[in-house]
Amino acid sequence: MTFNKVLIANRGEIAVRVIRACRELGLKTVAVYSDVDRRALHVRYATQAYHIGPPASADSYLRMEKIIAVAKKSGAEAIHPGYGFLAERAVFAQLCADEGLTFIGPPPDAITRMGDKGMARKIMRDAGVPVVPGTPGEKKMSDDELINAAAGIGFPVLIKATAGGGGKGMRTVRSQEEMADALESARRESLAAFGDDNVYLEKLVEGARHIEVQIIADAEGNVIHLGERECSIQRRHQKLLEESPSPFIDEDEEFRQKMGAIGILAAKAVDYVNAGTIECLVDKDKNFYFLEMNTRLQVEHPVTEMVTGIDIVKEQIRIARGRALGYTQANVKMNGWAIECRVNAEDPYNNFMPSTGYLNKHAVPTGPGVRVDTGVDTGATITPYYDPMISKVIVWGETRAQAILRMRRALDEYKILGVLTNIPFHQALLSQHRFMAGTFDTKFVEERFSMEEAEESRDTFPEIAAILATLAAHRQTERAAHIIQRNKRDTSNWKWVGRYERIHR
Ligand code: MV4
Repeated sequence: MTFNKVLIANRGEIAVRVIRACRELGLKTVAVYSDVDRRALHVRYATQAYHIGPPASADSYLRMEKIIAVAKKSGAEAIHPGYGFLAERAVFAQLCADEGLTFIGPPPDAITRMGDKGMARKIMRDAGVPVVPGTPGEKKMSDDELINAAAGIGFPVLIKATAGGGGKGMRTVRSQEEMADALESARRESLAAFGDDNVYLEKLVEGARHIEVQIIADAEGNVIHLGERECSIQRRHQKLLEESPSPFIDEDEEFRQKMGAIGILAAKAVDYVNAGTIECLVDKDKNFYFLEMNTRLQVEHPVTEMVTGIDIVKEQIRIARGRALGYTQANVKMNGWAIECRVNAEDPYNNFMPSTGYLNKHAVPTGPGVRVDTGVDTGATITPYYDPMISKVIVWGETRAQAILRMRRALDEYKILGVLTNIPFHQALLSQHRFMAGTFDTKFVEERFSMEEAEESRDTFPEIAAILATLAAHRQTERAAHIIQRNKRDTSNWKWVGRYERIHR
């Protein structure tokens, strides 16, 4: 089980992140790279690096046999898949095992069972994990059966692809008449994307938040949770900003432990080992439902690391080496607040169009409470071959208000020349009243946010934010959200100034 050299079957910031954990643990690392990544940061940080093919993922980072061959040739004894690419391919995890390589991730069987969303739904329901009312999911149902079932569930319903996940192959249906067409198009899309047209139904939960629970499990059956992450700020199923804790849960420790216990139950139901995430939908009455489990390290894992102080990648390695968890549930304490902004090469003023090109300058923010995870430096080229994420800016603050102020400061320091980025989006978002108040759901960015409107209020915001943070700091126990939430319909900044002045007269 033990190993001294790890191959990282990935690229970009996550490959760098994993290499850093390996280096701190004294492990040697092997990078793999495509033609366009020849001079990338992950290649330079690794002990060794091997070329694996042309830029297209299908010809490089997705080539299982090639990667296994490199592992053997280089003497790597373990493979970390990062996220994306091969991370959730059960056949790859199995192939590693067959070849005597340690896969730093969950067992193939857990990946398979959680990968089929219908099967996962059944396993969760049987284990007592709350799922949204709907059809069983594990059995194939004809269109007629589904149309009948929809009437029983009650509209609106959501058609979901069994092979789907992450929103692919989903259709909202608001009446009986729309069912047949929606079923046809959902099946067609799923067949094209996954080679499988099986679908199931769920009642549509509206106005909900997307909150996920981080869990880690060792091979001895110990499972703990590391609290939640709020992931409602997303656009077209791409998360843009994540935070921990969730402003919706915040000081409700009882609810946090309830969600955590359900996360642990879900993990145990599939004999999960390693790090994983249980995605939930939480409605305004704090009813929560299992959506799916991500059987991998996630992009947003750093916010959990910042508030718990636990290095999740090191824990993954420790677990893969067959050792018991380094922590018990009682050791896990959430301290302060962390926010992550995903910095993408895309134009927020033009429908988030991808922007590619040469990075003339990449000057990342530093200073107290700021962490930047990136896979590129000045002189790199942003290509259209991979996802457009340039970096993740993660900040920590004692309170949510301080984390927001720190993120604004960090983003102000950040200089990226050569490509357009979504930093203006984040800046605008961070000065929106609704965001400040923490009262947003998954529809917020797509339906209630505009760059123009947000930028208008930005001019007056910094002073107000500073006042709020000062107030929060003075009172120690106060969270900015509480202050802002005092009068929900009051959107005037000047009233807050007035209140501040009255207090200090
Ligand atoms: C839902 C839902 C509402 N009701 N299921 C989207 C991705 C996939 N993980 C499941 N998703 C949803 N499932 C029911 N029964 C709303 C979503 C959803 C969503 C979930 C998480 C984050 C962002 C989202 C954006 C739109 C819809």
